[in-house]
Parts: sequence; C-alpha cells; structure tokens
Amino acid sequence: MNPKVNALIITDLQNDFMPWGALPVVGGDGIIPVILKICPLFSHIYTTQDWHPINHVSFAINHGKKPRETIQGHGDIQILWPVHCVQNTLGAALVPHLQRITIEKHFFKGTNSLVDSYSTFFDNEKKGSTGLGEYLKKHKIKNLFFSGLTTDYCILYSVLDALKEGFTVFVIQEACKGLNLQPEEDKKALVQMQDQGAIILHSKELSKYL
Ligand code: VGL
Ligand code: ZN
Repeated sequence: MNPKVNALIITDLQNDFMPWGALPVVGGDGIIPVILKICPLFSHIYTTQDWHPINHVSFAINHGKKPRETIQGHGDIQILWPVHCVQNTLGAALVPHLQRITIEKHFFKGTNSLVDSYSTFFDNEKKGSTGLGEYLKKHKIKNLFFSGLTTDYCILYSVLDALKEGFTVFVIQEACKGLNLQPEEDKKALVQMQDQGAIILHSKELSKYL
C-alpha cells in the first residue's frame, strides 16, 4: 500500500478515560504502550478528544440524575455520564505519553452542549461534523486504522460512520479498550464492526496491510 493513504486514528486517549480519571475505563492505560509502539508505522496520525462544555447534555448532574441513568434524547436514549472531558481541563487533555508523538491534527467532538457525540465524524443526531471526514478526503487518505477508547462507544460509532463514508477501516484490537457498562459489550462491538465491513486485526499483523 502507499503509506500516504494510511492514517492512524487515536480516539479519546484522554486523562478522564484513564483508570484515575472521571469516567474510568478499566485497563485503559494498558493500550498506551501498544499505541506508542505502532505510531512509527504511520505517516499520518490524528487524535480525537471528547471535548464538552460544562453544561453538556450528557452530564447526569445537569439533569439532577446519577451517572448510568438515562433520559430521552431527541432521537436515541441518552446515557448520562459523570462530568468528564470538560474543555481545557487536565481531564480532557490527551495522556502525557502522546507528547512524544507527532500528531498531524487534533479533532474535537461533543462540543455542542445540546447533543452528545460518540463518533469522531458526526454528533449523535448527525447534524454537526467534527471536520475529520472532510479533512481525510481532502488529504486523499483512504485507509483508517483505529486505536484508543472506547471500543463500545467512540470506536464503534466512528467505525460505522467511517465505513458509510467509504473509507477502508481497520481496528487494531489490542490497541483499543472497551467501557463494558454491560459485560462483553466490547466483543459485541467488534463483531458489529466486522459485520459492517471493518477488518479487525492484531498489531502484529499490521505489516501485512501497510
Ligand atoms: C464516550 C462516554 C462518554 C466515547 C464519550 O466517546 O467513547 N464515552 N463520552
Ligand atoms: Zn463524553
């Protein structure tokens, strides 16, 4: 493959999703060494960040409710979360390990207080775009390799959108970690992504595709 058409996407590798953060992913820090190891294989690396205003619709406290409770959103049910990834806070910052990586561009999602955004392309109502899809197309990127957090939310919804947008999509399995609010949700997400056409692979297999 022409390396110019490949990109590594690191989703939501932010302090608040680490085991010590506001919305912890168990073992979320375990994927950092995997991601650092594969970065040199890519000439384009993009990060995404969950980047919420303090009055964000997904924060339980803004509805007088507890995290994991739900409200009816405009379309889907909205799961309520603890306050996390508030714009310009340390919790919303990328994990410090990424400072040694050259990141071509950072993308931000969930910036509209009225609508949540799991996908790194569009918000959950498909109204707002983060600009990622447009940027990738403009730069003739064709193959997207996903890593980061969380397998069952951000990565799942991003991968489904990426496939619909016509990209060839790879998910580097052990470079991703799920939230697993329900048991095995990460495994189900991987099956769903594969059913829709994503290629699920181990980082050891990357050389076959790059
Ligand atoms: C996410 C929970 C809350 C995600 C964002 O993008 O995976 N999950 N906010
Ligand atoms: Zn969020």
